[in-house]
Amino acid sequence: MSRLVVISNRLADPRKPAAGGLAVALGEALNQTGGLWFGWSGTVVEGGTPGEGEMHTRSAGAVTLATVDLCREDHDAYYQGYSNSVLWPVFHYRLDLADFNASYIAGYRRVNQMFARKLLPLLRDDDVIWVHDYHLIPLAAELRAMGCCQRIGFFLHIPMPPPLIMAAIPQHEWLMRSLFAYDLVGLQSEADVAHFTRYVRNEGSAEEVGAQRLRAFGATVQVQAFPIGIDVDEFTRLAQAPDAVETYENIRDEYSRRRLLLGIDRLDYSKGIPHRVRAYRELLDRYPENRNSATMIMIASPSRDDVHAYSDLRQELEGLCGSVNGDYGELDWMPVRYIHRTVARKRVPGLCRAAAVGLVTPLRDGMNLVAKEYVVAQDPEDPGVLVLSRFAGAAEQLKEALLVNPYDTQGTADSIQHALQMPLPERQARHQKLMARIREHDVHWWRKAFLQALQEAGD
Ligand code: GDG
Repeated sequence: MSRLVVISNRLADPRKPAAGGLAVALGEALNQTGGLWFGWSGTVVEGGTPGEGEMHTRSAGAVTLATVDLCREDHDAYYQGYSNSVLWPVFHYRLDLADFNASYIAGYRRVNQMFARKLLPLLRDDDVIWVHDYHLIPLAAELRAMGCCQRIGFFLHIPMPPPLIMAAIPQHEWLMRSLFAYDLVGLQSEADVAHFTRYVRNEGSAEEVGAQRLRAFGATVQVQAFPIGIDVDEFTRLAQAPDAVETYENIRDEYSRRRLLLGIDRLDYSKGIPHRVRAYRELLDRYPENRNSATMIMIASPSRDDVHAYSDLRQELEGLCGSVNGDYGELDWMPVRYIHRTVARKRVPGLCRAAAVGLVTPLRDGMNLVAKEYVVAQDPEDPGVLVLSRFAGAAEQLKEALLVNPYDTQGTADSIQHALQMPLPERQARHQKLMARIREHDVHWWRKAFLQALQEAGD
């Protein structure tokens, strides 16, 4: 069996359960073959030389973890700049938040080149290489230019935007052409595949040369949707463990007179958190029976605090939550509990299970794993209802959720009310179907399907 090499911007120690489903799933695959995991160390070196970074290697079981430091200049241009201030906003359709500072692209290329240079001597002839996410789009092209002939696959965790939005990025053609250095490009949804295909047909005169294979820019690539899943068994075990049970019982006792609505997200503008607060406000306004009876818990874990758009979002959210609590709150009832901290992973399933409604309402999202975690955490005998944005990749699979348009405040409020009033048999029937689909397409299915397609790509 070939050795697996995983490359992602950040690494997690695959042996630690706190790392979450993706790290566990990748760790499992790496352990099977005795693999290598390569990426940024997370360390920023002040005053270092651009394009140079020290490499550190250590073992975690059968897996070698190799990480490279970044100097301040590289970090600011590659990570904060091009990755998180150009690619992240544009790929989430937020041209208004993009910062097309011309100096970022050089740092992005420099770091990808450095990663390729550092990685190359670590590679073996029969390795299979799996590159993850938007930080590393040109990595295969850099590796190929240095003579690398191994099979290389790429998975994009975030959405692929429609061609005209993509075209707002000054280097769009270079980025898309870079993807043709891979043997396989995996995307989250069929909508993403359609956007990719349309772009390369329009801009690269692509031809279809077989099932899911496109030829453009003088190369051929296979493009396919692999909707990422969660580790259902791991999450179920977590849900049954004492910490989750205790969290569930505490919350249930504390809110015994209330129906709970729950949102858990990284504090990110793609997640539609302010829109959700506005919909909740509308719910209290239009359906006054929920006053003094519904409580919305919003966990927004800190994320990328040093990017400007994120501090603006935090302020906006604090203002919105404050005004709902000020306008509707009572001495013994706070309508919104907003927590800007990370909750321990072992408590997440208990929180989900205690909530009658799970609110997952991103404005755009590659997949959204919280939607799947919420469903898996439910009691099948008395499950809560998932209210899910139609703009999350997960909406292509989770059709039995109540699908909403988060920009439509009134419609979202109506759907939340529908969720709160849904009779038990309907909740059970929807939950059962959702559960079956989430179980069938779990993270292990995703990993195996991707790696099998990569093995076969081009055969
Ligand atoms: C990207 C794409 C795609 C959240 N808050 C806390 C916490 N979380 C956990 C959730 C979930 C994970 O973080 C978030 O996953 P998402 O899928 O929702 O979102 P992104 O971080 O934006 O991930 C996304 C994903 O990649 C995978 O391909 O689905 O579309 O944007 O597991 O539970 N965990 C803990 N405390 C928190 O406060 N412990």
